[in-house]
Amino acid sequence: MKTRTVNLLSGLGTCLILAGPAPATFTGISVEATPNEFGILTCRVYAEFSNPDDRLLGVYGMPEAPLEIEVTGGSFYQHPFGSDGPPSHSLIETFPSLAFDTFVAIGLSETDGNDFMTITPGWPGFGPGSLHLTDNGWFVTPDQPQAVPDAGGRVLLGQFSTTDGSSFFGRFLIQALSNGAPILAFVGFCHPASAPCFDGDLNLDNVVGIEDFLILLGCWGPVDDGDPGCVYADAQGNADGDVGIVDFLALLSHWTIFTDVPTGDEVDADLNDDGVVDVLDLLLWLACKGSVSRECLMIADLDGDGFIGVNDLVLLITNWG
Ligand SMILES: [Ca+2]
Ligand SMILES: [Ca+2]
Ligand SMILES: [Ca+2]
Ligand SMILES: [Ca+2]
Repeated sequence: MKTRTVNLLSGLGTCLILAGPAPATFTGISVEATPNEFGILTCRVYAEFSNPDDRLLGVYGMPEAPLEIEVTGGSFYQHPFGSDGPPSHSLIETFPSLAFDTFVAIGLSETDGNDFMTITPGWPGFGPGSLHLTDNGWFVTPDQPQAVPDAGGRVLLGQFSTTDGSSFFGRFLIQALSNGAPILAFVGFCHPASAPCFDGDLNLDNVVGIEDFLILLGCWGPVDDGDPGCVYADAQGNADGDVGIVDFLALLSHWTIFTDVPTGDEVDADLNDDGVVDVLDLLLWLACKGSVSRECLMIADLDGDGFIGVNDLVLLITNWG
């Protein structure tokens, strides 16, 4: 957490030096409830982008920022013919309730056999009422069309369903390309949502970022009780009836978008040294994930932390090509 704050502060300093924030085109996480005749409470979760050339590359958890997706008061609905990925289009035609299965995805709500999503080796699977990941996730490489936003600017990242639970809560890291640059965001969702899911999210887009910061600045000074946004901005810190530096620092501590992903010369993601980062390198990484063999550590430990984990995969796909 400490590292993040430092990164954030240095990032913010850069923004201020440039006299304004860089245009972030990852705009948040949205949830769409999917009505159905089976009485299954189902929500689809999307990453939202304003640039049609952006890409969602992965959703994951790490030890210092675990992925948690939970059902409150019940269990996930898992169709017997489903899996942890998108269900088969042809099976849905025979078993319509399969469309409301619980699964993770990048861009596809069903598949005809052309899903290029990678679920990382060592994947623990869904528990009855929670998915908990500390070194796993689901990814696609940037060359796959399913990573690209749909006409509505959205990329599906999962569908979560229950027949006996009452609500969902999720928190996770996403890796994306936004305006051609890699971004990392710690984000999430809740459903049904009647209030912000997260501290610091003043505009309810499930991201704590520059827009929330601007709202807080717009509220600077004594709080008008009739403005719920400013009351909430004041509640970030000390709720003393005045939006000030304490609330500002509290919002910074919840900041969720980071841009300090190493790329280019800093990282050698070309594991087989053939001059290009492609599927051959991905296959090498998949074969080495979790391994402590000397050979694997030599080629696949991209960040040099002595462990072949999901963070090395993030470096590999953000240096793709
Ligand atoms: Ca499933
Ligand atoms: Ca927000
Ligand atoms: Ca290569
Ligand atoms: Ca590593």
